[in-house]
Amino acid sequence: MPLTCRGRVRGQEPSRGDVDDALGKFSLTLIDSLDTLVVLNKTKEFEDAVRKVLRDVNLDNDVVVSVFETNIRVLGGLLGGHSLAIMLKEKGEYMQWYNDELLQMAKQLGYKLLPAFNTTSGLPYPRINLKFGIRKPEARTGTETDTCTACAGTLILEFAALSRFTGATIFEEYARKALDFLWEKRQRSSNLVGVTINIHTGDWVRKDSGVGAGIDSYYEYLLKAYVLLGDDSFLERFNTHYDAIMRYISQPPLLLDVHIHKPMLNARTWMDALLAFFPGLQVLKGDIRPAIETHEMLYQVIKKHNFLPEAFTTDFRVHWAQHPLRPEFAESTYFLYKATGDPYYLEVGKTLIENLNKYARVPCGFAAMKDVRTGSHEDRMDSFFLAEMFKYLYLLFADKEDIIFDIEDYIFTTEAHLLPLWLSTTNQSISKKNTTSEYTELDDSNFDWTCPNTQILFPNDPLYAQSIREPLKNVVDKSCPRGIIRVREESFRSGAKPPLRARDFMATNPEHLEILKKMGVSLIHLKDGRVQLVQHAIQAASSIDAEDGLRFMQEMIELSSQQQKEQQLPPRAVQIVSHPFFGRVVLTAGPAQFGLDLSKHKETRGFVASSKPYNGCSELTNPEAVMGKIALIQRGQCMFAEKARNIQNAGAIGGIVIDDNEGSSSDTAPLFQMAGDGKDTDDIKIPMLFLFSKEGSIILDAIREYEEVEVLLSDKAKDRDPEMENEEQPSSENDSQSAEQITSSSQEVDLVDQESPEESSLNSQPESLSPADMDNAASVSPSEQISNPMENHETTSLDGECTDLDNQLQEQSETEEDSNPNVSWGKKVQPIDSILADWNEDIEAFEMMEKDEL
Ligand code: DMJ
Repeated sequence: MPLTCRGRVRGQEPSRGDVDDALGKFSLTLIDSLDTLVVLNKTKEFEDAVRKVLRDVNLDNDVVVSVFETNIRVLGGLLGGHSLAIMLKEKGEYMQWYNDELLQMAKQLGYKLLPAFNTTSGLPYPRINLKFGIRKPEARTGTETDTCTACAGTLILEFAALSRFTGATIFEEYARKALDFLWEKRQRSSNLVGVTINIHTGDWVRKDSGVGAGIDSYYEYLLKAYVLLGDDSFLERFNTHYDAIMRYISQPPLLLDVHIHKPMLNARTWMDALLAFFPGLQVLKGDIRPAIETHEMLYQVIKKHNFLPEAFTTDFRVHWAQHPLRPEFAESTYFLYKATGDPYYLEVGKTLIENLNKYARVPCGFAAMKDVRTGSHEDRMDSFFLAEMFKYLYLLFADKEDIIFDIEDYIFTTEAHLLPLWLSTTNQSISKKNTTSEYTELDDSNFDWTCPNTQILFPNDPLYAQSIREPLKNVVDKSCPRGIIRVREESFRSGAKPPLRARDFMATNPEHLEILKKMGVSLIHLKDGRVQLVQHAIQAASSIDAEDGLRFMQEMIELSSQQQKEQQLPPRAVQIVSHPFFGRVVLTAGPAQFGLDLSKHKETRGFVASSKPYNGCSELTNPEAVMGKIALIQRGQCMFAEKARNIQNAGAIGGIVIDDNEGSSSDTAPLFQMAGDGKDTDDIKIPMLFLFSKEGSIILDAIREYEEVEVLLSDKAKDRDPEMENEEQPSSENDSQSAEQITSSSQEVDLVDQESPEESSLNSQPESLSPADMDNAASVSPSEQISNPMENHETTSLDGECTDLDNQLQEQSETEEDSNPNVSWGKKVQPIDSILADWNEDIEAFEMMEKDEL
C-alpha cells in the first residue's frame, strides 16, 4: 500500500472483493519478485529474499484464495526462484547453501491446490481454502459453478514444471486434463472459447470471446506449453484458435470481442487493457505485422492518457478510467523490440518509465492510478508490478552482458516467471494425448513466420516496422464515433414513437413500470445503487410491444448520452504539493455544481486550514486561520452551499468537504457531485471539492505531521516535475486570489436529481432515476450492447476528421450489418419470432457480461 506505506494483509483492510483473492497471507509480493531480483542483477538481495521466504512464509493459512492467482504468482514465483537459485548455485558463488527448499515449498503448495480439481470435468474450482481445501465445511468455498477460461487454462506451465522438477507426475496430468476439456468444449464452428464455463457441465456461461480479460493466458499457455514441453498437440490447438482469432476478433489495429456462436457479431464496443499482452504473444508466434499495428494503437491511447485505461472504446475514449500499473503493454514492447530491433520500441519504453516516475511514483513505491484522467492514485501496488513490469522494462534496455545468465534458455510464464527450457527433456512420463485426428489442416498463410529474429525476418529492411506503423500514426487522435450511432439513427427514421416516451419516464411511477414490463423492459438494480434498463424482447407481451420497447430503449440511450454530455461533471483532483509530497499524492475528489468551475479556470493552490466549527454550518469562529487558505470542512448537518458561503465569508479561497462517514473511500463508494441548495448559488465564487473520509484523512494526517500542507485543486493533477519540488509558496497569482477577485462561473446542473437535500449523485439512485441516470447499456440490439455500469465516460468529445481507416472500418461495419439479420429489424427482412429467438441468446450473453469484467 504505497500511499499509506504499509503491507496489505487480508482481513486487516476493508475487503475489495475478488481482487483480494490473490492475497493468502503468504508474502505474495516477496515471492512474486524473487526472480526479478536475479534479472536485475541483485543476487545478494535475492539470496536474502529466499531466506526470508523460507523463514517466514506459511502456506497453511485459513484463507480462501484464487487458484489461478496462487498458481501464476505464488507457485510460479517459487518455481522461478528455484530455477534461478539452482542456476546460481551451479555457477559456484551464490546460493551454495541452497538445497531445493523453494521447490519443496512449491510442491507443498501444489498439493494444496490439487483438491480444486476434484470435479467430473477436471476443470478446477476457482477458489480454494489453503488450510481446509474445498469440501470441508470450514473451507467456505466449493459451491461455485463457474470459472473463467483463463482461470482453468493457465496452469500447465507451472504444474508441468513442478512435475518435471520433482518427478511427481500428478500436477502435469491435472493441468493437461483441464486443457483437454477446454479444447473439447471449444465452439466447433468458430473454434473460439467463451469467457466463462460451468465447471461441472462444461456449458459456456458467457459466450463472448476475445483475447483479453478472462481468456488471455489460456491462449498464451497453449503456445508456451508447446515451447516448454515440445508437445505438438498444444501447437495445433493454438494454431486452430489463432486462425479463429485472426478471422473474427482481430480487426487491425483493434481486437474486438465477438460471440462464439456468431463470430461475425461484435459483442462489445470497447477493449480492455489486458489484451495488451497479445502483440507479445503474436511475436512469439511470429506474426509481426498485426502485433506492430495493435501495439501502435495501444501506444497512442497511452500517449493520450499517460497510461492505458482499464478499458477504452473503439473510438478510443476512456471506458474504465483506472490503471493498476498493468505490465502487459511493457511486455509486448519488449518482445517487439526483440523481434524487430527497432529503436522506436526503446523510445516507447522510455515514455513508459518517464510516466511511471512522473505520475505513479510515491514515497513508498508506485501507486496504481485510480483515474488516468485526473492522475489520482489508489493505495495499491499489485505484485505483478515488480514481477513483470520491472522485469520487462529492465530487459528492454539490458544488453546481453547486463544479465548474469542467458535469458534465451528460459520461457516466461504469464507472470513473467522464468522456467528453464531444459525441462522439456526431463521426466517426460506423461502420455501425450493424440489429437491429430481432431486437428484440421489450416490455411498456412498465418504461420509462415515462426521464431522471429531480426536476422531472419527483415535482414535488409530495418524500416519494416516503421512502414507498418506509419499509416496508423493518427488512428487515435482522428477517430470518429463508430457504427452504433448509425443503427440508432436508422431506427429513428421510421418515425414511430413508443407509447411511453423516454423523457417522460419515472422509475417511481407504477403505470410506467407496467408499460415497461409489457414492452419486455426490466429494471436491474446494480450493486452500487444505480439502475439499469435491459430489454428482453422475448418477454414482451407481443411483437408490437417488443418493437415499442426497442424504440423506447433507443430513445433512452439517446437521451441518456445527450444528458450525460450536458451535465456530468468529471471527478476532480486534490494534489498535495508541499514537502515531502511534492505532488506525488493525488486524491480523487467529487466536484460541486456551484462555485468556481475548475475545468474552466486555472487550478487553485493554497495551504489548508480546518474551519471552526468543523462542520462549517455557521459563521466561522477562526476566520484568521482560514483567510487566504483552503478550508477543510466536515460533511453533514447543513447544505454544502451553506458551508461554502460560511468559509467564503471568512476569506477562504477554496473548500474541501470531508466525508463524516468513517472509512468511506472513493475506492469503494461511487463519487458524487455536491448539489446546490435549490436557490441561486451565483454568489459562491470559490471552488469546492468533496473527499471521502479515507482520502480526507490523508490530508488530516499530513497536517498532524507537517503542520503546513499545501494543496492544488484542479480538474487534473499537475505533472509532478522537479519544479514542483522547488516551488515553495503559492504563486502570487493564487496568493492574491480572494473571494472578491474570482469571477464566477458557477455551473447550474439542474437535471441531476437530488438524492438528499445536500447532494446529488453522479450515478443514479433507484428512487431518483432520471433519463440521465441510465446507463447506455440498454441491450437493444446486439450491435448496441455497451453495458458499463461505471460512470467513467470521458467527457471530452473527439471530433477530429475521419481517417481513411475509420471510413474503412465504418464501411466494413456497414457491410457486416447488412449481411447480419440481427441488426436489420428496421428493414423488416426477417419474421419477428426468428429475430427474437436470435436475440434472446445474445441478450443472455450480454447480461452475463454485465456481471464482472476484469
Ligand atoms: C498478471 O498477473 C498476469 O499477467 C495475468 O496473466 C494477467 N494480468 C496480470 C497483470 O495485469
